[in-house]
Amino acid sequence: MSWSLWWARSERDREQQFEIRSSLIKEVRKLAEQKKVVSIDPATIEMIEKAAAEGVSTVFERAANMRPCPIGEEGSCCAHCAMGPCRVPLPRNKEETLEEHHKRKGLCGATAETIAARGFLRKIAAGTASHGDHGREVTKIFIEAAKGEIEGFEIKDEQKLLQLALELGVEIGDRTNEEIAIDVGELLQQDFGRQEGELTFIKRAPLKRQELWRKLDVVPRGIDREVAEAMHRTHMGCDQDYKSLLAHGARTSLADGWGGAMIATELQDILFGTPAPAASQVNLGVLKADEVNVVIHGHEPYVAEMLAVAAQDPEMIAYAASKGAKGINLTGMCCTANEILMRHGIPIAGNFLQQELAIVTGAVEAMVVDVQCIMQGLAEVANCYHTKLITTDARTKIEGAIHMQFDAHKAVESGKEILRAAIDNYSNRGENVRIPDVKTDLIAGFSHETINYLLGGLFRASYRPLNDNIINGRIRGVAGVVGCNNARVGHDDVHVTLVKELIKNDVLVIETGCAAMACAKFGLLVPEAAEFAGEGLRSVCEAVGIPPVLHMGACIDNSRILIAATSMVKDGGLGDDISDLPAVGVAAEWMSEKAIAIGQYFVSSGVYTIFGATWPTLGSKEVTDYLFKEMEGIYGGKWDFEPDPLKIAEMVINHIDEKRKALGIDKARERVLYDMEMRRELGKV
Ligand code: NFS
Ligand code: SF4
Repeated sequence: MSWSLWWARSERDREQQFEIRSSLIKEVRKLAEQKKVVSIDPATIEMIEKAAAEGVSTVFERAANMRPCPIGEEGSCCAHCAMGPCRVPLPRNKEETLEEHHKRKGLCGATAETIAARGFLRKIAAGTASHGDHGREVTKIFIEAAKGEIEGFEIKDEQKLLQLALELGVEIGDRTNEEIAIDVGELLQQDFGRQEGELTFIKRAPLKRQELWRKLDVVPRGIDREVAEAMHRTHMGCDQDYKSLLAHGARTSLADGWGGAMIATELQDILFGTPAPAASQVNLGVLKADEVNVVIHGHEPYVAEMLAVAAQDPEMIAYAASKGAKGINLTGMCCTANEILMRHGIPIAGNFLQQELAIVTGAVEAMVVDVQCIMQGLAEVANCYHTKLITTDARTKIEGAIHMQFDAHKAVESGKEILRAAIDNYSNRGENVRIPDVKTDLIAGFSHETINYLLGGLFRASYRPLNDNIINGRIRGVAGVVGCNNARVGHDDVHVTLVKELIKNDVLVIETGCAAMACAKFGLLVPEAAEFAGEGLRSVCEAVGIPPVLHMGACIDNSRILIAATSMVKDGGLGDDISDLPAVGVAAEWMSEKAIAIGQYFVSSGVYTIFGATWPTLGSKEVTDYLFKEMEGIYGGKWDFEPDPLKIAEMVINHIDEKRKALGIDKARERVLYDMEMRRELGKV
């Protein structure tokens, strides 16, 4: 059953369609609420049971006890002024016709279309603001570090700095790295507050894409400007044309993917090092019974970077020993985890839905958080154990937590102070400790540069071999499987089922965020996982020595996927725009507004993007049709929604096959044995 049957088509078959719609709602609910498994991860299940036995409330328990509001879920509620909240839900019973539904308006006259589109734009704005604020903070620290105003941070990737300087037209000459970095940082900093013109990295997109954006007038002017304008447009009584609202949604999202997120990734790489393949482990079993366990959770990497440095300091290790601990065990949670995993091989304790459960082990001395995806529930859980919940950023304070403001100007000292607080807490660890004996090996750190190098080799680094393997059919296509966990669906279940199905069908999977951790837990991020892949993909993985599922970083690093896709276009043979590539984006367990911003910048960049779990505009057929169908005619990419992972896999594969056909490489799959000859033929063209 598909989303398109959600609405009644005409008055005549209204009753029948109503049945279909109701049963789809039931199907989604069934998948979500009566999910056979709350989680497929044994460590998670063990800790949910421990929490329940100890009377500790977690997100899993709250999800079982509170249903989502059905009106809000479909995007049919508006609270943008004090005459509301107004509700314009789809018909809930057979007596009400769709026509009557169309007559339902907010007090100001706002239609279901306007209300759904305004809500959607606000989500994009919130996501873009989050990545933008992350990027702004990185840029500030980058400039201050280059000016020598803060200790502990230095330029780690000189080559990337010089490349970026060349790209931006910053003079290199015989200037120092620091002088160059100041100019690079200050130039990119202007993108946040720019009022007119175009964002710097827009020029990185394929030429055809840039022209399309200019023609559509969706090129972002400034990151903050687009977010502010989104808030203005969605204020009561402002933009009330859903197409106009969604066009600004496209522009705002591009200010994320090709703006805030891309700036953050580039400057983090220069400052902390561009990720290269690193071996590590994932899941709650990385916590240690006889060491001081510190879990660093959130998104911006500087606190984590400093803790990584401080944890190796002999003075700190000695201090831990003086308290009876065998060492300091630093582990990560959510995207901060991805950042320090990729750059230092620091193990991951878990993904989004495991944050409370890490504390439930009773073995965590401190959970140190920065910004984003940090559940308020942590404070209450921490209260039930000895764990200190430490907030470090003025933008994320939590009642009941200890606030230790991280001061970048005294970064090393700040890091040590936080660590000392954790070590001091070691002696308070109670008897009630249980660390699940579950952890899995993984390889992470496949940055765009690494893929370039691994597939192309040192002397001819390029995407040519990837393109060739797609053209000859060994690799059917590429799927970016990204995003969160969502307590309304089986934890990790949707990601893992989907990804296994994709690699079995020769789809190379690139992952970021909590999705990457889900698949890592099930052993898909090691080269040996090639055995789960189809014959073609397996042969490529074995030849190059890579896993069939590549960990590309944190969610902010979805911008790396844009760069990788652009490189594939530029290398030739797969069309002249991102929308020509046999590639799809999926966020099957999404929950965060950042995911919507990311999804929209994928779509606006020409990518077919499928979300699972739930969809926030189903209350309006027009808006949803626009996103799911019409957008393709405008941007070359479109949205789709499907909660069932096997059906998502089918949709991904069908789309890839359609793109292959359009490129004229669909026959290549059958002719895989003749690929040398085919290559020669291709060479003649
Ligand atoms: Ni992305 Fe990463 Fe995870 Fe979702 Fe949250 S941690 S930024 S938003 S939940 S993937
Ligand atoms: Fe209701 Fe309109 Fe106010 Fe929204 S803006 S709450 S629809 S009156």
